[in-house]
Amino acid sequence: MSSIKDNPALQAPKREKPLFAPGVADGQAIVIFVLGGPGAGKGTQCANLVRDYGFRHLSAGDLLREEQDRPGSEFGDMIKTYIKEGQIVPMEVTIQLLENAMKDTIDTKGVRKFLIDGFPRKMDQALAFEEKVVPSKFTLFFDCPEETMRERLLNRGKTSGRADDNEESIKKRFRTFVDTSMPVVDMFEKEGRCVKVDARKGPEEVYEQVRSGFESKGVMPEK
Ligand code: UP5
Ligand code: MG
Repeated sequence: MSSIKDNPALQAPKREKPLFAPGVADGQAIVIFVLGGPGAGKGTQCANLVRDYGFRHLSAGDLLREEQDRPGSEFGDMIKTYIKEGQIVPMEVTIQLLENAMKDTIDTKGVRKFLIDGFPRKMDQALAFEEKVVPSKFTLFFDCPEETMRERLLNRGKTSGRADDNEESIKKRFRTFVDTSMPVVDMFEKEGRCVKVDARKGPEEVYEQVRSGFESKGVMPEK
């Protein structure tokens, strides 16, 4: 892991305060974290929120998979191994990818509202991101039993081509979620910064709960 920490491209910049303040003016950004177990429906519901609320959706997993496949990436092999094993890629890589994608969206589209999906899934990531990039507005959490998630993932695995949609990887992803990611959700919940949704129902019913959760936090649709 020292090769990552020593990599100059990934040296955490020394910042007295976060890169952005919360808001939509210059120098500001709004971030809502979207968490939930593997297959809980994070990506599915983010698509609804992009359509109706004007957010930009940044999936940490998608960004890592893109980096993995980018010709010449020095992190490709490492990312591949972590994803297959259901482990969390060292946060320096993921935070840099997220920060780059946020800056790029602001520069090219002028959009400053972000759903950050599948991140932070480890305590160090949560603390570092809020300290260095921007404090989140709240976390949207999809609560779903493992059996339901397992069925959804195996079903998706028939066509997804994802290297981690198989029985063995799914088991490892569940373990990592319980051991490593749930403490992050619990922390946000204790701080009163979590909107929890029952993700067992169909996509439309889940989205209804998402909308009312957003309303409870004062976030309204654009249409
Ligand atoms: N589906 C969705 N909602 C449904 C519903 N309500 N009823 C019935 N079916 C529903 O949905 C999964 C499937 O279920 C789809 O077929 C969908 O149609 C159906 P989806 O919306 O894709 O679920 P999602 O929660 O997004 O599942 P995903 O598999 O993407 O979650 P993961 O958290 O496992 O994956 P992610 O891409 O975020 O991470 C992958 C790996 O990257 C991690 O395991 C880790 O190794 C690595 N990673 C890091 O190292 N660091 C990070 O910060 C992030 C990721
Ligand atoms: Mg996803």
